[in-house]
Amino acid sequence: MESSVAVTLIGAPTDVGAGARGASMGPEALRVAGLAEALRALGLDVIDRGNLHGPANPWQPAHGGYRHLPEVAAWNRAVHDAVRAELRAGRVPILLGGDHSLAIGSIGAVARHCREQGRKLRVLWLDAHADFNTCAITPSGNLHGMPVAVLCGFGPPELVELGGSGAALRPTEVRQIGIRSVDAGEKRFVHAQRLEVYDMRYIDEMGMRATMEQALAGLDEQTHLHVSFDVDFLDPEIAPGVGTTVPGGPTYREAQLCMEMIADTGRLASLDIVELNPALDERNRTARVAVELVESLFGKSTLMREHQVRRRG
Ligand code: Z70
Ligand code: MN
Ligand code: MN
Ligand code: MN
Repeated sequence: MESSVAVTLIGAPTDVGAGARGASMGPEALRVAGLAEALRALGLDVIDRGNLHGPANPWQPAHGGYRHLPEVAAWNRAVHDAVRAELRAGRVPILLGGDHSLAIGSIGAVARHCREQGRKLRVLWLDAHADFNTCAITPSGNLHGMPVAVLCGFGPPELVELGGSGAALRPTEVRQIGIRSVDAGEKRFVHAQRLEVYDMRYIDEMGMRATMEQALAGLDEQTHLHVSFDVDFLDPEIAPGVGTTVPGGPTYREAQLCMEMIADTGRLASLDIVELNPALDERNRTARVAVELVESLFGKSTLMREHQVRRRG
């Protein structure tokens, strides 16, 4: 008998990297929305390790271009070690954020694991934002606007070197999907580093199916696929409970197709669910939408494969 997929939920209840308070309540909102139960219903082996601990949010202005850098570093060290332990145990870590700066620790651990195992890495960054700012170009100093840059080696040493020496990622390992809010300096830097971006213009013109075929092209059995799911990826009509709503995001059906096509690859090996802000939500509906999408990401589909109409070439 095939052994079931083993996943581990890791809560990181903090908003130290964000510009609004409230993402610290994200892990509990996802639990209340039934994340563990939904994944168990799909036949997965689910462990919830509860929440990590870290410093409180001091709510201070930026210093030297960064807001709360020591606190962000402390939380990310905890996330890095927890994610690394699950990967070593052969489990799929699911980071429950928390703000998106936590992807520095999460993907830092994933990248290190892949280098050690000689595996390829593909990161899908589902987000309204490129999160590619540096201290020189950030309009806010908020570190949740910088994780992709940090992971590519552009940032303070206490974050860049968190998972070992050198940059965790090469820009060629990343695909950004759903992008529709990029700052002026950030845009130039995204171009300079040749990030592969499937923005909303691309999705509108090509459709979600062609977009995902492109973003997932070239995966093989050696590829570790990491999905970093910023809930503000979704259109605010279906996901109002985020710190920064940006209009014009994927609809419910587009987002479902995106998740289903990722599931079809069979390569998903780690996941972040970040930026859910229950303080701004309506009766936990954004958390429930996130759970429904994550069910699809782990292979729930309407009908069994053999009952679906065969896809046309
Ligand atoms: C802006 C900045 C941001 C949310 C990322 C916004 C960043 N580019 N906001 N995720 N919710 O301040 O860097
Ligand atoms: Mn592994
Ligand atoms: Mn983000
Ligand atoms: Mn975002």
